[in-house]
Amino acid sequence: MLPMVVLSKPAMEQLSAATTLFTEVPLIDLSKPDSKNLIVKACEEFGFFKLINHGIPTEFIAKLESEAIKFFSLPLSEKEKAGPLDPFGYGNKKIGHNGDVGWVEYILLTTSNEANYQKFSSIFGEAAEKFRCAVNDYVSAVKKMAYEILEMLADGLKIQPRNVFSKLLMDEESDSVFRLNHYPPCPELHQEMNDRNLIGFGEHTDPQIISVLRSNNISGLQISLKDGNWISIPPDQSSFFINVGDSLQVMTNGRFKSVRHRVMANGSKSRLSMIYFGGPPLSEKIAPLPSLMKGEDSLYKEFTWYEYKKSAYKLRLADNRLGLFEKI
Ligand code: GA4
Repeated sequence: MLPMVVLSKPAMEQLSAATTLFTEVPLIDLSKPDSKNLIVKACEEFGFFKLINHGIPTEFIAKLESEAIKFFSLPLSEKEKAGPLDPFGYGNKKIGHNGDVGWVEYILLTTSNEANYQKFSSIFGEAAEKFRCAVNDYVSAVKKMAYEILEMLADGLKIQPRNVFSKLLMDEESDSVFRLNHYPPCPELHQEMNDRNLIGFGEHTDPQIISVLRSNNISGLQISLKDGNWISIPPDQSSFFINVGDSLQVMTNGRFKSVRHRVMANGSKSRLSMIYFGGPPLSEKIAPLPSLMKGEDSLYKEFTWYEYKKSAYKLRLADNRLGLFEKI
């Protein structure tokens, strides 16, 4: 367990409460023939959906979960040997470089196998071979699923080639990231009978194209609806949750919305999540696809993924990063 630390005031303040409401988040069954149209609708209305019948082998998920639990159960001094973030490795409470904190510890990795290999042996030692294999098996499977979803999106949008989005993730230079988040139970919250909210991971949108999240059965994830209301997403360890990222919002000229989301800490249980963030190569120009413009003007100034990332890292987590690139 993490040592007790007092988080800064804002993290502990009362947040606008989330409801479980009657809003159903879109559920996509990948085995159904009409899912491509439903995915498009979900990306337009929510920028978020739940995925079932995804075909990711359960043993890949189980193996990674057990390796991650083993790692996060190590004494802090051991885990810290896998840090500090540079930009990959182990991180604890601090998120980004500009003062954001959360009740979370995590591992950030690049998804390039070669780089992971080197990182793993340098930070986790040879004994971590099983952990490295578990990450690679899981990430390879999830990447393929992300390609498929992006190709279904291109089909659903009736644009060609169908790999117009997926090729950016498939590119050898794709700047994709993998993250394991552990939200330990927060004893203070437990004592207070949960009448206060504690931020595990503050509200934000993901900068990349698409994010694929899987968590254990512990709640915490909330998304913001278009009207600004927050809803809690019931956890489901056998499903995946997909987020539209800022770059996909731009490539669709705002037709798809990158979803604002956050994670609340829990008073008594550990939440574990694993997220693949599919991003383009650093040199890639991020701009609306001409085939989706239909005579409209671009809502965004032209920028490369490198420029966007650089500016993202100068801002706070909750900032509206795309705002800087919107045409007035
Ligand atoms: C949010 C999505 C991914 O987790 C991440 C995060 C990154 C980080 O944790 O280092 C960022 C955050 C994320 C967006 C703005 C910047 C960068 C922290 C932060 C304050 C790995 C990513 O790519 O962007």
